[in-house]
Amino acid sequence: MRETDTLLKPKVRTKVDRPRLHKVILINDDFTPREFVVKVLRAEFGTSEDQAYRIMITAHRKGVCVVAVYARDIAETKATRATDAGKAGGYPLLFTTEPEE
Ligand code: TYC
Repeated sequence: MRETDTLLKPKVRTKVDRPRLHKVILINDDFTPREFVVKVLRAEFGTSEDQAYRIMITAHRKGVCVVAVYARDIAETKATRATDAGKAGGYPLLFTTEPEE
């Protein structure tokens, strides 16, 4: 047996898993103005004024709110850009991502 041979028998898998979608999650804080959160949601996630307000107020009341779901790299890029928009305004606005079950 050669050094590169493996003792582990590979599992036979006929089906492949679809890559999981990732949630972008808005986190509440005590400093970012409500209107600013709404503006960032509209700019980065293309939501209507109404939908942006609902998302913002849900995060405000419950602590977090799912904004949308995307493929992983898109979710991460959008979360980073939205968080950076907060930073640029001097606010601690935070968006995170997590895989869907
Ligand atoms: N809690 C903020 C305020 O009262 C508003 C806010 C809402 C901030 C949602 C962040 O994710 C957030 N000004």
